[in-house]
Amino acid sequence: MTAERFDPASADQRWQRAWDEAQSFRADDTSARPRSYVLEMFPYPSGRIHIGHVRNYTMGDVLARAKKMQGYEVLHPMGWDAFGMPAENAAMEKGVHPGGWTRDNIANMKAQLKRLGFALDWSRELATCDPEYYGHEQALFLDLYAAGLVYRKESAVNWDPVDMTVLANEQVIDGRGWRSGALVEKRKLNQWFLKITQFADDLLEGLGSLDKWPEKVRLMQENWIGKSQGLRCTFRFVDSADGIEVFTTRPDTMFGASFVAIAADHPVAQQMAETVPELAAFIAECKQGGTTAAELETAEKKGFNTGLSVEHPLKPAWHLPVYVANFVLMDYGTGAVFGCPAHDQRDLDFARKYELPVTRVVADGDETGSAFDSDEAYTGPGRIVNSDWLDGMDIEAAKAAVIARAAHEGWGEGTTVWRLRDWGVSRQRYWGTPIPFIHCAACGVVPVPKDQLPVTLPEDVSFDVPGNPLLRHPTWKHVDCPSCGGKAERETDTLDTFVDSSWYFLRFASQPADRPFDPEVIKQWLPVEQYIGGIEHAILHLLYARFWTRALAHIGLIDVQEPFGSLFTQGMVTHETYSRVDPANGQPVFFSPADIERGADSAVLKADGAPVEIGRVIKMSKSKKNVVDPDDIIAQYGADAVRWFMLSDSPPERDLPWSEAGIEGCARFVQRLWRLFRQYDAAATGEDKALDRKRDQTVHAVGQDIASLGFNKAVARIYELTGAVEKAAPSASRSAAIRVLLLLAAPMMPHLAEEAWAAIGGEGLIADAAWPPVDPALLVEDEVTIAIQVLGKLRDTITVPKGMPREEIEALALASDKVQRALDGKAVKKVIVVPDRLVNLVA
Ligand code: ANZ
Ligand code: ZN
Repeated sequence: MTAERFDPASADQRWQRAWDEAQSFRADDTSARPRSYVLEMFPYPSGRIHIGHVRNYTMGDVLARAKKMQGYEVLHPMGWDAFGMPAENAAMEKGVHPGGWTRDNIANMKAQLKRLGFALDWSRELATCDPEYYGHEQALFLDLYAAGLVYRKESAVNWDPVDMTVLANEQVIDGRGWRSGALVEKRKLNQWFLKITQFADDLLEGLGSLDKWPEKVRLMQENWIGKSQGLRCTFRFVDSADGIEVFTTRPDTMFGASFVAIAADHPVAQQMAETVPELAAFIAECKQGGTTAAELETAEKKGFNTGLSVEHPLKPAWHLPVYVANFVLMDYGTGAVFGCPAHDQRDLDFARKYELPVTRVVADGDETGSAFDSDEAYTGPGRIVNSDWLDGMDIEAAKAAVIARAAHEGWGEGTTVWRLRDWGVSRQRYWGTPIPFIHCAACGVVPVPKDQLPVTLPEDVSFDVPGNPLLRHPTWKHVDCPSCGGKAERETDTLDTFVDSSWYFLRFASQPADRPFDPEVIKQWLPVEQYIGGIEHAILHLLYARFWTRALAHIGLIDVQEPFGSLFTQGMVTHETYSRVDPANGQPVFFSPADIERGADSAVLKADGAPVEIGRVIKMSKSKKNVVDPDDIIAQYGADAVRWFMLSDSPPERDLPWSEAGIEGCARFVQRLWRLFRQYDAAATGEDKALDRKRDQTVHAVGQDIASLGFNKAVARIYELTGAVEKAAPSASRSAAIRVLLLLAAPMMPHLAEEAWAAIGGEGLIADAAWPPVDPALLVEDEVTIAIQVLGKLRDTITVPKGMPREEIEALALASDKVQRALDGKAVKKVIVVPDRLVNLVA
């Protein structure tokens, strides 16, 4: 007889070893089975996995295990997004080497993932900091360069003069470097770019085919790409051949124009600032504010009247003032706009502030007068009014008419403008992929010959002084020019780590030694059937990966357009916070849930028994200490209970509140299943039709739930079947149901399932077992409940065999006491029967 209790402490490891030894989850490139590639976004090796990883990977794991049982050859790999800043920060703070720090973290986190029993093909494990991996990346970068998709350009960067490094926009906080606190300068540097804009239209169009992506992610990408159609046209300076080119998406509102505004960086502004100190001061003031679109949107609108005038292109006698304005961006459109205050909120704010005219040109329902009193711009639909020959047209017709007139008269043309910019990939950092180029005074920029790849990072670097260690390394950058043999220098910039994650899913699928991947093998696996990750990657990572896939297809290296067929973004794991205000500085001090004794509506710190404040339920984060450590809970409850908790209760796209009671319930359920499995009796006889039906309906539904990632629903159904089996009397049907329950639970609680499978004499590992077949005949309900109405009012229901003939239903309905009471002796004039649904008696 098997043990009375399931003991995860011994079982978990035993089965993890068994899977390793049997190489159960190794994907076979040559398999004849249909393929399924299940991928979760690979982690950054920060040191320890957090609960969000556990949830993400558990979901992918259940899908991967179920797919395998359902007959697919499954590729479910794991690796490490291993380059990036935190390793350099650790080097600076702790004096460790970024490589050593990263490798240690990987070893720790891998052990943690193993403790959760994930069905991963570890033979394909990769880390982006492996020279092997980044060497292939360098080769691909050179291929893209050869195809004209990589170029160098001087561009402005955020320069931290203390850390001597370039900062990303997010690393500039209130104009200062996030680490050093130094005032950030704009510097012009030669930077490497990837020509993502060449694929803008394609990337936008492609979104249309991604019907298994969340709508919101597609929308975010669409907005990021930002295609705008409109008019580019010139407002000429009064009495001059020169003018200011503006871009507008609303040429229909042209008669409502009351000013022209240009960006602080606009050449006209820059030139004038040379002789007008007040303008120079205004421009400097503009630059202090943030430069992101969101910051500009919310910042107070400010302008400087240049005193210049331009002619309205549709009515040259009409002159408009030219302002330099803080809400106009230089790198969008033409860096200049015409302001139409009645129909654009920024323009309206601006016009009210500087007392410029506001004229209605689009009717707002019955409002057609030219006066505009509201402080809210009207941006809705309507007929054009107060606009001369445009009057009466709808917005689209008026847009087309103005564009046609501009083209005809030669002062403008219809155009498309994109928000998307080319991708700057240069980073002045050590811990990244070296950009494989050499600078030669005689030959210029020379690609490193492919047979000299990988260009590896030097090991002996120091982080005790600011700046890029590659730049100051005594020997690394000095090389001979591959072209003329003269003295030359290596590029010391490394690649943005988003490049590393733009093709890792290809390398997972195919790993030849001599090239990045084999296109024939890629074709077998790609696109990834199900990609799972955080919503924080909705834009950049996913867009860059889509771009790389397209770019590699464009140059003929692969035959895939979209890398990820279906995308799922999971919710977060949340917990309430516990804190006290530190009287010394008024700041909250947070406490870990492990140190708290939680009452019904209060909580105390175990250490001193004094109360703490209970805060909102928010995403688990180290800074708020509202975290649970995966290792702790695995040790306490076992991997299966933790996995089960991750899948239960909340739909996977929603937040999952962590609760002690919840995980304890899961641990109890593990034992409850174990008790049930122990009752398996292969020799039992007798049939239980209802249980057979319940069993097959559950198999069918759980299969569908897992396929659509409705894990919480699958969990609920497994609970339900468990209850039904527990109640049923011993029979062959009951034993069959227990066996099936085991198979259904296997993807979710794999350790328990293996242990029980072995106990009931199952063949081989349950990880290799087939998903239980269903008898389609059992899926149909053979009884239906029919509503009986009298004069349209529900009076009774009857349960009858499905497909019962009309006359029989009618007879049963009339036999009902409730119906007779409702009829109250009146004669039935008409009987309406909708078979299997309802009966309505008209009296
Ligand atoms: C006149 C106008 C009238 C506008 C109106 C809007 C409403 P999207 O859709 O995002 O492309 N614009 C153009 N270039 C700009 C720049 N460099 N910085 C700030 N704003 C700029 O937005 C296009 C609209 O944003 C353009 O259409 C322009 O204002 C403004 F009733 O022109 B519009
Ligand atoms: Zn040379």
